[in-house]
Amino acid sequence: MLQVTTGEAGGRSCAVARGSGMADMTLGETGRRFMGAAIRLARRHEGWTATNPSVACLIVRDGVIVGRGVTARGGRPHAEPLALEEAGELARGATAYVTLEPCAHHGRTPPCAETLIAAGVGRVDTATVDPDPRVDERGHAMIRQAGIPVEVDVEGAAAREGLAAYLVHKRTGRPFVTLKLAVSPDGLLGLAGIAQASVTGPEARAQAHLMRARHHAIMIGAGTAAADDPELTCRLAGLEDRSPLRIVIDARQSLGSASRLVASTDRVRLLVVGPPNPGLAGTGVEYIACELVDGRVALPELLDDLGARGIQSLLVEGGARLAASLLAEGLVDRLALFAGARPISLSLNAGQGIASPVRADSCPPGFRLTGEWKFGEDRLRTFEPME
Ligand code: AOF
Ligand code: ZN
Repeated sequence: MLQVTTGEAGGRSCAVARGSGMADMTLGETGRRFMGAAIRLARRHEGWTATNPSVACLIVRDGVIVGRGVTARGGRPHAEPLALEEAGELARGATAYVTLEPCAHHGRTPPCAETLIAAGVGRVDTATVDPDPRVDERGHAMIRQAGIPVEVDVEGAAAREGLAAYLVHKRTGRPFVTLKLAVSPDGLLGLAGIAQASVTGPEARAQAHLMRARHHAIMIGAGTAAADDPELTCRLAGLEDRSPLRIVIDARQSLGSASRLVASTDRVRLLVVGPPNPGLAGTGVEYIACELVDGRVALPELLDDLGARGIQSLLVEGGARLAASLLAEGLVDRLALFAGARPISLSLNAGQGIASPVRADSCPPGFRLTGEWKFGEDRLRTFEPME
């Protein structure tokens, strides 16, 4: 028999578990389940909210979700007013689950803490404190001052994982860097001279496209641009408009005007790291100046510059040299290692193998395994640096 001391609506006991069909769960467990659902909802707009984090808010009354909101494209409106709008009068006395502390500042919209208070919610659970100096516990304090109970750190670790890019960017000024590598069992990233030799199957490739959609920007070196002629867009059905900003490191002005990257600048922005290339005049390519060390782009400074432009998450897709440099310089926050099922050197006899800096079945030194998935015949493992 379930014992509930605090109900969703100012003491209406037991309603939480009855309505949600989660008898035998404690209120704390129920709260964590709703927060888990909010964290999953927030993932939908990851990479789509510009300099804002993708936050989600659920308004729960009597165990039923009556309002849902996730930070809108471009970062506004925030999650809370959207969820409250959906809930309408049902928000009165309900619990708000928010994956990040509600904001306390007057930006382009009024503070979400005030909006929650005005809506008359009976309780607010949040997953983590917002380190933005304009917020930083002020949102929680405002809500508590209005006499509304607040619980912080509900599913905090899971929420911080989802907010990692925002939190890292706030702390370091640099984007969160995910290095994606697809490695064949024979340790190759591809075959020189054979554009886009397939290491993985369609399921893993679809997942890689989803990763693109969830990042603010995607980056490759000019060598990969020349060898693979990739478009670097998200081509999943329904998510075509989620393609991130594309960045090519091209210190030697080698990017060609006929490349797919340049040909698609009318649809998706392309930023070249390097000196402006007269051959690309009028194509819509944008440039960012870079510092050179021994003729190569200084990566820490580049990350600082990208961070200063508000880029919070960066997916690096190649090539081998850029990957090796990022790893050697300790600039990788997450390694996404796709391991293909079939050796590629056997399936094609032309071309020379491009060796991966990381073997498909190994954990790079200084990293720890954080996740493992299977996509068709292929496997994806993620690694993060040890603290
Ligand atoms: C919330 N709910 O959904 C989000 C929040 O420029 P502004 O006014 O939109 O403020 C941006 C800041 O708002 C951002 O740095 C972060 O502190 C917070 N994001 N807050 O209450 C939301 N996305
Ligand atoms: Zn807000």
